[in-house]
Amino acid sequence: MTAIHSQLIVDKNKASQAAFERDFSHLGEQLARRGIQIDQVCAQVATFGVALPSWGVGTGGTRFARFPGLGEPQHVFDKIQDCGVVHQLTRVTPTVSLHIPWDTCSDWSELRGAAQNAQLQFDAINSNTFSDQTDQTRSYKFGSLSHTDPATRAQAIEHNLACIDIGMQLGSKALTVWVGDGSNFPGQQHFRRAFDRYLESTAQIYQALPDDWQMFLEHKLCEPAFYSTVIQDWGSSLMAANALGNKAQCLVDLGHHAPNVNIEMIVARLIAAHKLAGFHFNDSKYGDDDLDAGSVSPYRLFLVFNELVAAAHEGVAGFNPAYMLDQSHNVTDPIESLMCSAIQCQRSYAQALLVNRIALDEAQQSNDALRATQLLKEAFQTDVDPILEHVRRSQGAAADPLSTYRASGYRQSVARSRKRSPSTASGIV
Ligand SMILES: [Mn+2]
Repeated sequence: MTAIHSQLIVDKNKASQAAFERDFSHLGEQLARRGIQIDQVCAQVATFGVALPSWGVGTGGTRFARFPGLGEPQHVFDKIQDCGVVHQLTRVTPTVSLHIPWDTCSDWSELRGAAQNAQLQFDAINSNTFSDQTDQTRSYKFGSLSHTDPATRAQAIEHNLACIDIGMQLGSKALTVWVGDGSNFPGQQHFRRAFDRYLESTAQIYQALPDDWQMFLEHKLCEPAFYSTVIQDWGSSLMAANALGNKAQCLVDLGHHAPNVNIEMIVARLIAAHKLAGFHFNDSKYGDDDLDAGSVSPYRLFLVFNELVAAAHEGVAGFNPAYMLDQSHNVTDPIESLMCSAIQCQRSYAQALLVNRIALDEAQQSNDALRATQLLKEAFQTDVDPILEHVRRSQGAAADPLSTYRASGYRQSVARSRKRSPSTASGIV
């Protein structure tokens, strides 16, 4: 069952078919002159997928305000329906990442069925011990997994175990743990002891992981703690992942670093350590801005994918990162933003596949800096749109997902059946 009328996709795709074929043929000729077979690139791009965050289909906000959009999802079933639209039109988002307890459900098998109907499966499940829920006994105001109080730590551990249990019912294979634990004042927290408490707690969660599960540790420089965070950076994350064991790996959220940090090099380091769990893709100008992937720095996103494609090309053992979006939409229709971000990740992947790795290796070996950097630019500056469109067309997706979505009237339709949500609460920050 699909939310967008399939005949609309067929009709719109047909209308632009002739122009597409000319563009695709021309790009094929250009790439052939560079020794690249376009069909091989298309086949690789067709394997690419990125998970949608369930929280991404709602309108986000800042800590100042939230301006709700029309027809926002009211519950997790609505979220799955919206995610299904993104996947139907792009065919690049086959999975959804849930967030507990933002996503509540009395029958998880029913949800799994709804996802299957929307041709979706479940990716990593996210726990939340960075905010207090109405029914919880102890507060996370001063931390969760690293809290000074053992009972609060136990409560946070218990929540993570509950997330694993839900994930098992949904077919997830990973638990993503991000904690807001940290401090706002110098001296407030004993850095080493807080880290030790975090390790002790996460070890108990790790023990409960099913054999075929992984634990993704997400680091973040600051916020909500603004002086120090317990898992501040990839170094702390790597220390924790190493201490826990093989099933624990480091997740890189692109917005969780200081401005100008060389994220692609962090990615390379984590690959070298066999500890790259995967990504939360988004973009930022200043901090954890959660802007659409590649909206500010598409070249940086390409450089990250360049490392990923290089690792796959070189056959790094065990290399299998999970790709997820993690962004907040304050001024756009979330479905539109998610489609554009997913395609932007797919585009960066396609561009990275075009890097001439033999020539790059030669340039690096001979210290030809200009040639090396031009090889990256050559790949990045190639308009791969016809490749992406070819993959979409061959998979029954929309040739132009955005215009097809707008023509479908989906948002107006759900706005009639879904209640308008309150604007008073702050959003996802
Ligand atoms: Mn994240």
